[in-house]
Amino acid sequence: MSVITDVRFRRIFDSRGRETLEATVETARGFRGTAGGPSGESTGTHEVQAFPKGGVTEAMATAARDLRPALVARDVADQAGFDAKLHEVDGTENFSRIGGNTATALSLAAALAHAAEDGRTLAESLGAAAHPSQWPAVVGNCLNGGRHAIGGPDIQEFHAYAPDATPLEEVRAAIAVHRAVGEAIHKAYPTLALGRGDEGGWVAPIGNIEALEILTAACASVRDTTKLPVYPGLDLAASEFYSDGKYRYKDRTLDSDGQVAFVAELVDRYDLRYVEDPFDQEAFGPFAQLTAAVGSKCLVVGDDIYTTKRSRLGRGIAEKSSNAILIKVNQVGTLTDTLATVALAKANGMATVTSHRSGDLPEGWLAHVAVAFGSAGLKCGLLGGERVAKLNELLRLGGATEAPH
Ligand code: 2PG
Ligand code: MG
Repeated sequence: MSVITDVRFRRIFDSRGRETLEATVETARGFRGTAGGPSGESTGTHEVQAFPKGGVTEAMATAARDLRPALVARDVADQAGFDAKLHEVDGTENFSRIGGNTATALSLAAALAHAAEDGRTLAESLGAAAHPSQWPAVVGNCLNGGRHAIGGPDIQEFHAYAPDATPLEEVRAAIAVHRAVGEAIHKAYPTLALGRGDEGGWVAPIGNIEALEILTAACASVRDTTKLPVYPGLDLAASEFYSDGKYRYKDRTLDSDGQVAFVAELVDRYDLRYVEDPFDQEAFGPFAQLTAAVGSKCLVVGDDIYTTKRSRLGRGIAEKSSNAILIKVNQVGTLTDTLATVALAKANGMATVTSHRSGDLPEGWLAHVAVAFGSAGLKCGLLGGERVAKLNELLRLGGATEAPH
């Protein structure tokens, strides 16, 4: 048994400059794990609550007063027991007392401390094969809209989806698409000052279709020059522009059937291989309609609809709503809860895509988690220190070292 001797909390800032907290778990043999809680902007209704009502200040006070004494002296190897304790001390359905970000930071910090004790990477410690045969596809955000960008398209994320290659090739291909998208916008609007959104994708005052045209052309040109498979993908985050039964874009308003037809047409016309949250978070039926229509050639990914919750995924499986689920640890708050959802997905042949948050931290654990889960994708953005930290960690796991001369 390896005993936890200390648990500490620190107030830090995420990539949007908002306050969050990080936790450090220390063991008797002097090993440490430190992790912070990332935050979403387009959050799902069914996610755990990131912070208690009193924000980071209350989260820090509760953690020091109630969590620290409950966690010190526990066995760091007992991740399930550690995470169960977090639920017990919290005592609510959605971590509204201790805060989901406190739980996430602690759960990861404990897992990292345990891995360090064992002299293993987090990925190995969580059960990843020493030499995985299949790496997650890189799902990299090239153009931002919705709530992640001021003045961009309605659709939240325009991705380069790079599967079926080595981590280095995937990262290279996705970043090449990002660059090509920037060059294409600059060419079309030479006097425009281009910005970047919350996840490091470009932001420009263009519409959804124009953005898709640019992204699709960029993917095709990178495919031509690199011979690597890289395709366009979207996260519509459609709950954000859905109200009173309608999907309200700046240039069109669609009912549910109209939205099914519209997205299916986009998949066909632009050869989309990845479509996340094309419907409202309660729309299990329309999700199933789209999956039936395009699921054989495209990942239909549920994010806000599932919020990484096992029970909601159970409904999605029963209704054949999607062929993939987005996995975010801080939507449920602990590694153990996340693993239960991943196991259910696997048992039912549903792909997992492990994801960052729009307000993230320059930490690399997400890559380890994605590899350990056997995820089909790692969605972590492409540019910005907090995004590159995850990509570079994937490269470290992928063994991308140069031979000595
Ligand atoms: C999403 C995420 C990450 P947020 O919608 O998938 O891209 O955004 O963290 O704001 O929920
Ligand atoms: Mg999403």
